[in-house]
Amino acid sequence: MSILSSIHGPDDVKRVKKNQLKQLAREIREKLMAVTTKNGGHLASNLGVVELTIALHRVFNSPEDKIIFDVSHQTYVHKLLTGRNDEKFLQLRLTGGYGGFSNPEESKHDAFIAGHAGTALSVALGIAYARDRIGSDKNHVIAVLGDASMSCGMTLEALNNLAYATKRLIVIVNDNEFSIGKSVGAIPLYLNKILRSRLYQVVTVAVKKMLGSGKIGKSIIRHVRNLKRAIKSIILPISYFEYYGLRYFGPIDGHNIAHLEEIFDFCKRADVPVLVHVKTTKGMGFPSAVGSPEEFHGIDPALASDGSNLSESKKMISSGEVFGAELMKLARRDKKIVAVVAAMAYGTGLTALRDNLPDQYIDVGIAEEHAVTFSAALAKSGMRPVCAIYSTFLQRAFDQVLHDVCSQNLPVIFCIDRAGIAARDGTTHHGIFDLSFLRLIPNAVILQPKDAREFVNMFHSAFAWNCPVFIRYQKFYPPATSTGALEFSKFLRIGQSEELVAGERVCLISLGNMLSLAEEISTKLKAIGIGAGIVNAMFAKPLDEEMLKKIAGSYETIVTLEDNVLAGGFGSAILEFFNTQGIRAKVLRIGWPDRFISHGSSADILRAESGISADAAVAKIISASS
Ligand SMILES: Cc1ncc(C[n+]2csc(CCOP(=O)(O)OP(=O)(O)O)c2C)c(N)n1
Repeated sequence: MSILSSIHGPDDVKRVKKNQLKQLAREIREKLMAVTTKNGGHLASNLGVVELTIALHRVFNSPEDKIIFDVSHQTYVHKLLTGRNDEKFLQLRLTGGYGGFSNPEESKHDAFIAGHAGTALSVALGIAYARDRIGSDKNHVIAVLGDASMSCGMTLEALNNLAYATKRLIVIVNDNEFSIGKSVGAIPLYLNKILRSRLYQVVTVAVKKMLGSGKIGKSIIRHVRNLKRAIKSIILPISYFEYYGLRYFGPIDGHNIAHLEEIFDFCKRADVPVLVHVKTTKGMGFPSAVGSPEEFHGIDPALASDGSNLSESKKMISSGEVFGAELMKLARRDKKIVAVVAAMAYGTGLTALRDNLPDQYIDVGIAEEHAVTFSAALAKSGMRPVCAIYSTFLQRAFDQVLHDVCSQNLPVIFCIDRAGIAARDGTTHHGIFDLSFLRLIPNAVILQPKDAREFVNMFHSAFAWNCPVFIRYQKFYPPATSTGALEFSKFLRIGQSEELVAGERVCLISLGNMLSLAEEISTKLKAIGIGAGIVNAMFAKPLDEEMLKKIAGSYETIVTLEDNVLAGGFGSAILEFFNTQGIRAKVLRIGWPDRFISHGSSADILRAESGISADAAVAKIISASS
């Protein structure tokens, strides 16, 4: 019988014999490979934390002890060890299966929700503070952060607050030297310096020897203490973390369970906040992932939700690739153009630009707030920044967009990838709020292309508009309907729309990717004798007011379609416009409802669950006209 299958919770992890731990780690890795290659997911990060997670559950007592994983994309191992090694794990990220991130609704071992980076330390501090006031002071709070998350603004804010908030907290920095790509900035560099130090190499060898001789125990702790002292005195005159009231221990080999257990056991007895610097290898156990951690950070599923081969999606056009290629073309012509990205070069399609035009590429790390204000200052100083951020992560930088960019009407072009539903990544990653939170900001110009060609025209035109521009788009564009290179072909006027089909009675106004749904609805309406009109809105702000007046005058029912929450979104904008103009029009809005949407196997499944389908729309239209 496999060891993993005998584990139904942390108590079972504690019962595993020491000489069986390697086997357990191997079985976990096999499971991770099997599930992520089928369903997609965060492979490399999880492969890297197998031993670390086993050690955590052997030493600490979850759920009384709270283990908070930053981002929580690396919690697959934690899920397997906390009673979730079952059918639902095989369905990880799919409809009916466990989610890919931590979620208290899923298990009592998930102490808090996560998906965005940099929250773990604030969460851990809050839990520790409450424990110290109203809880059991026996419980431990452990925050597990990646090296890249150490440089998030929120992490730094929490660090600054740490000494005042609690006396007892264990911060584990899982240092694999990678964010999605290579970690950037001064803090990862600082951690890196420690790892690269000669002293660390010497001590690591000594510790390994000791472990080999079976002499584990107090000697290791002594070594760590000596190492700490030596690091402080030789490499870094004063440890950075001690400024914040954190005792530094490390670096520790994150793949040596016995060693990790000893250190964690020691930390349990400390009555001060401690930081344990753990060195792991991203992708451990799978050579391809170790060799290319950026590519294997998050992998795409092999099969579509219906089991068909995903080669179908290969015909789709990657929006990142189109954006990256266009930006490169433009940047080669104009040295003032610079790409600003927050740790997402791969996902946003900027790796080629990073490699070919390094002087026009800035990765600020997982620091969206900084990326936006930094871009504002670049624009104010005469440069042409293009800020590439996923919709869900732009939520972080709302005030920076409002206060620093839009209040000064600065020409920053935001390319907002993964707008719309994110399907398998779930609640924390859906990009369905940006229209609502951007639309209320004066000066913002917001648009969404229906396809790759339209994106190219929008992107090129944006450089001439001289104001803040927000182009949102989903991960893939529909397959090209015409052949030939994607070239800038048409300069766009701010606020224009295009009437694609003239019709009668019902007008479907779609924004961006919702055009395909509009076409489906139109086909179904045609079958019952209604020849609906279709308008591609292009802009969510400003609206094409002339077009809207014309539509209101010539159709009985107007249907708006958006890949955004209905609250405050595109349809609401149209309602507001009619209201201020005193135009009476029957408007039906199709978009995401006022609740958080979970993960699901595909966008279509999630849409259907929320009534965003052609059938539901037709039923709504018919009932509104009767
Ligand atoms: C605010 C925010 N921006 C970007 C991301 C996308 N993201 C997910 S994991 C990750 C890298 C995390 O690196 P690290 O913390 O070092 O963990 P590792 O995966 O290397 O273990 C990034 C940038 C995110 N989750 N949250």
